[in-house]
Order: sequence, then C-alpha cells, then structure tokens
Amino acid sequence: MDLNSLSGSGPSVVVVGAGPAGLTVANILRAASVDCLVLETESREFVERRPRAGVLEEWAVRALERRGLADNLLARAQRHTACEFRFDGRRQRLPYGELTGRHHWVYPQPLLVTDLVREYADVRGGEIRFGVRDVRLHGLDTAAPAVSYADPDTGERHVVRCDFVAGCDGARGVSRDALPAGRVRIARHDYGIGWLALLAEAPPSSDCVVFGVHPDGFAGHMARSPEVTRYYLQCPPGDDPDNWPHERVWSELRRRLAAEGAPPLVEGPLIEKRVLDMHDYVVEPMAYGRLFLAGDAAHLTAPIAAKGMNLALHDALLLADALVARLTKGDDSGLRGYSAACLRRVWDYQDFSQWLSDVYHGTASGDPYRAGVTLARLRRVFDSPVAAAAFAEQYLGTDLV
Ligand code: RFL
Repeated sequence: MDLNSLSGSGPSVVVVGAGPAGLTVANILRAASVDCLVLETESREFVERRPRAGVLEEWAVRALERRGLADNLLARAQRHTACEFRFDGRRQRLPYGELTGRHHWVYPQPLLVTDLVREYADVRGGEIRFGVRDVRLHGLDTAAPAVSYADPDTGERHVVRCDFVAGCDGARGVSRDALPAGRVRIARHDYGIGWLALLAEAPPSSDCVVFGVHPDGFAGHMARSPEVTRYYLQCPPGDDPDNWPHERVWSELRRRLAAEGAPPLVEGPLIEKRVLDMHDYVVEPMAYGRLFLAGDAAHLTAPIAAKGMNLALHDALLLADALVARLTKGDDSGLRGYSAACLRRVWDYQDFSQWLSDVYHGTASGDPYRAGVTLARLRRVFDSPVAAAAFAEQYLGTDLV
C-alpha cells in the first residue's frame, strides 16, 4: 500500500484490540486528551461477555483506581486472602493475607472489560470501531505509520494514519506478526500438558482458591461470582472436550479435590468446557519502530498462576504513561525503556508459573522422583514461614516500582 498517496491526519495512537490491555491504554490516553482510535475485530457484546480471567493483584487494582477506572470493581469485587492446597488427602490453607497484609481481588474479566469500554466510549467519548475485518499494520519503521482495516458491512478498506500503534490484540492478533523476523526473539515453552477449563453455573465450593495436587492430575477451583465458579482438570494436551461429559467432569473433580474435612462440591451445569494446551511465550523486545506490543500480544502465561491479565494491565499502564509523556511533552524516555520495564515483571511471573507448574503436575508425572520433589516443595511451604512468605510474595505479585 502506498501510504504517501494518502492525505489527512488521523489520531495520535491507534490501539489494536479491545481487551484489558487495549482498553486501559485507550482510557489513559483519552484522560490525557491524546487522540486515539481503538479497532476491535469482535462485537461489543462479544468482548463484554467473553469469560476468562478473574484474579487481580492488588497493585493493579490500586493503579486502575488512581486512573478512575476501578469504581465498579471496588464496589463489587471479592477480596481473597487465602488459598488452599489439597494433597495426600489433607487440606492445607495458606493465609497469605495474614502473612503479608495484602490480598487479591476476584472480578471476572468480562465485567472489567465492560467497565473499561463504558468508561472509554460512553463516558470519556473515545472512538472505537467494533467488528472490523482484516486489520493490517503499515510503515511501522517510519515516522508516520498507519493501520488499515476492512469495513464489516461494505468491505471497503479504510486507512488510518497515526504517530504510534499500540498492539494489544492478544495471542491470536496480527501485531506480533508485524514484527520483522530477525529483529525480535520469541521464547516459547510448552508444558506438554492440557487443562480442561470449565465454568460451572454453581456457587463456589470454598471461600478461597483450591489447588488439588493429585496422582491422577491437577484440579483447581476458583470462585468467579456467587453464581459461577471456574474449575480446571489436568488432561492430555489436545484432548477433546467431548471426552468429558458432565458426570465424568464432576466425578474427577470430586476425586482430585477430595480431602479430609473438605465440604462437598456444589455441582451445576457446565457453561464452558475447553481444552487449553498449556504453553508460554515471550517476545523480546516488545517494540519495533512505532509499534509497541502490550499484553498477550507480547507474552502469554498459561493460566497456571493467574498472571496474564495482571501482566496485560502492567504493560498497559506503562505504555499509556510513556505515550502521554511522548505526545504531550516530547519526552520519549518511557517509550525507550518500555520493553525492558515490562519484561522484568514478565520473566519474574514466568518463573513463578514454572515453579507452580512443577508443584501442580509433579505427582501425576508418573516419575516417582518428580513426585517426591513436588511433595517436599509443598510441605516446605507449610512447614517454613520463610518459604510461605516467599510463595505469598510471588503469588500476590510484586508492587509497582
Ligand atoms: P485479550 O483479552 O485477548 O484482548 C485482545 C483483543 O484483541 C482482539 N483482536 C483484534 N483486534 C483487532 N485486530 C485484530 N487483528 C485482532 N485480533 C484479536 C480480540 O478480539 C480481543 O478483544 O488480550 P489482553 O488485553 O492482552 O489481555 C490478556 C488477558 O485476556 C489474558 O492474559 C488473561 O485472560 C489470562 N488469564 C488469566 N489472567 C489472570 O491474570 N488471572 C486469571 O485468573 C486468568 N485466568 C486466563 C484465565 C486466560 C484463560 N484463557 C483464555 C486461556 C483463564 C483462562 C481460561
């Protein structure tokens, strides 16, 4: 496409993708009176209902609050101050709130996305186009990049010139592919395991997150709301969700989460059932020319440690501040340091995911050596206050620096 033939000026920033990362960037830009346009391939209804994450770290919530983006969240989210491991037929509760004075917030991702869309589009008057098709990025290594897309109704191609592109289009977007091979390194890790991710229309069966470490495979319980609970079951990678009918799911959950004195699981219809092949990737650096990646577009953390949305928010906060500084004061130090500042937290969380994955999956590995080491690690968390504090620090996430 010949961009030189195009005339007119566009917004300062095009944000590709209306997930937690893109919407946070857009809201902060809008509050600073920086012009921006958000392009999203799905409809508003779809992004506001897509079920995913739910666990938010305290620093992220406080940072959203400072930007005026957490009113509903603070009014409605639940505080979580403990988690429970079940292994060897016993329940072991880790009261990380008592150990650290800090906690998690549980707030379903679709509610956060709904709040962020409303604030950006309806309250702050930001421009957003839903349902766009065939998004392409152009001229990223020039001072005047552009983003083009096809109109969903007419198929007509629109080109939007801008100063910067924020690539926030998640794991399956186009932004990451716009980075020229040879200019970036993509580190990838496959766990070689699958998780059956389930949403049950049933109230939580415990007041906290429960991790079942069982010789037949990991099982997890995570509250989402008083009506809906997320469960996970370790399964072979690539398994077919149809291999998991209602009865099989609940009997495996009951078995893998069984422990002395544990209350019975509250069962209900399964409203989501999909197999995740657990893997991670990290793109370094997270920028090329005028394109800056944020969130899952730049790095994926398997939902083992509930870190993905938190990392997406961390990137978004840094990127938005850096763009505002550049576009309102000509200060480009934030953009220059952006990738390195994000990647520090990204790798820290990758490390914790690896550690936790070993704990979750070791006893079911079929390798008695790994199983023995797993149980030793778990026992140490409950026998040693120092080990418990170290776990709590990583589980809660380090504060913003
Ligand atoms: P998103 O949320 O995927 O948003 C990207 C948006 O971009 C759109 N898009 C495009 N738009 C324009 N042009 C294109 N070419 C486009 N291609 C795609 C998409 O439609 C979408 O609207 O990425 P973002 O903003 O980076 O946010 C990342 C988080 O969504 C993700 O990390 C978390 O959901 C991960 N995750 C969890 N994270 C946590 O912190 N805590 C959790 O408890 C947690 N649980 C989970 C999770 C992810 C899960 N799945 C998806 C594997 C549980 C599950 C089951």
